[in-house]
Amino acid sequence: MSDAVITDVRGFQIFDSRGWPTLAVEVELASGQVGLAMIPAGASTGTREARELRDGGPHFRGRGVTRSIQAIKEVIRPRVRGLDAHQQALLDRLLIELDNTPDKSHLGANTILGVSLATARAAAQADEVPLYRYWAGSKSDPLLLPTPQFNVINGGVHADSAIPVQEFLVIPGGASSFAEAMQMGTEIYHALGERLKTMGHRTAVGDEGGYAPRLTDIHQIFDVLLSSIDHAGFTPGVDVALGVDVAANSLRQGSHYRWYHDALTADDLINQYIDWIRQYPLVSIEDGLAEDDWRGWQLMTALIGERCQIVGDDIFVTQVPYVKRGIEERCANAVLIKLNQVGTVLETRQVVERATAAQWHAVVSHRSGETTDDAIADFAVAVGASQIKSGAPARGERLAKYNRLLLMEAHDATLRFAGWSWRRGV
Ligand code: 2PG
Ligand code: MG
Repeated sequence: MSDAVITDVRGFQIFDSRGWPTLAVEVELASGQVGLAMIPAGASTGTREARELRDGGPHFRGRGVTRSIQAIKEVIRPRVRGLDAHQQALLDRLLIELDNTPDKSHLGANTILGVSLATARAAAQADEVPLYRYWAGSKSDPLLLPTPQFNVINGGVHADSAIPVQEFLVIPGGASSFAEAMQMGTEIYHALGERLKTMGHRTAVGDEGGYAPRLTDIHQIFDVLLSSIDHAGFTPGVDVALGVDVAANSLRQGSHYRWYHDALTADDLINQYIDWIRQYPLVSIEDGLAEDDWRGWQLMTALIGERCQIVGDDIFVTQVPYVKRGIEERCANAVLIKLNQVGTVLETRQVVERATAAQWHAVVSHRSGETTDDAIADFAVAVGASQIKSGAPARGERLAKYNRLLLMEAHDATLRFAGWSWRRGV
């Protein structure tokens, strides 16, 4: 028996950064090596995302994962034992087949992803290579470290700050290394905290580590971001640009969008984004419109897609059919990548391939409920994503990914930080 043959698969209930149960999976090989995966969970989810399996019932508000653990033991373990851990595509197809639903609701995307990811980790260990090397395989192009998108102000459903925009992102695309990007991100984060304090605002943070001040005026938020960048010694629009994740699904009310006390149309929102782009070095807008507003996305891309990265998260939910439609109908120019929106490593890679073949940018992302699992850092490097979004440069579960990238850069001289050349006015 080869050393990389899977001999055991087991699930455990652990807890995520919000204190809700989540799943950990271990895949053991004949060699005795064990691959571990810990699964994150979103709060502002797209309706077409693959489904998690949760227990229901009185405990943990129904969010326990013992059904996943049982499914691993009874359905998955007997079928995957004996497979070689390197056979990722075969394994993922088998998991999809065992689930046999379009949204992975039978076994759960959390269950399936746990097994899929833990297997990849085990295989990398068997090869004695870092996970990103294993995933990159024989790729001949040099591997690149992604530019981070730091979420420094949290709003929407991630904080009780009354800010309608879910995330204000600082993007140090002008850095010359990942370490320098981290330095810029942390210095700006601390400068921002000090400024908020001086202005008399609270410096409590939201789910992703960004501040959650009770600042309701969007212009004031952009202004405090710019002055913090300046205060930290960097030039907005040159060293550092800004991004937002509007998460507009959560603003949707019937055919309109609720914006403070107003009901706006897609056209109104787009006009507002045009204003922001004119006034601020805003280079990336994620989920500027809701997941079902394909016409609006098309218009938004036509009007600002030349000047701004238009990122689809809830609209594409990391699934090929939606990304394909988005490419054909020119509804965006970038895709957010979350492994648990689709549930397997294989399918996630297919989405990145499809997007990059169309010259779209890929932004690999954490979820708002996270663990210290850092596999997305390896994934971003292996698939050549230009950016990674893992929250603020604060809080352990967010830093786990950024720190992983720092260590990769320190240990592997062949990795290059390309920076992000998306400049204002391009
Ligand atoms: C998002 C994510 C991550 P959630 O909307 O991009 O920031 O949030 O995990 O809650 O979907
Ligand atoms: Mg989003």
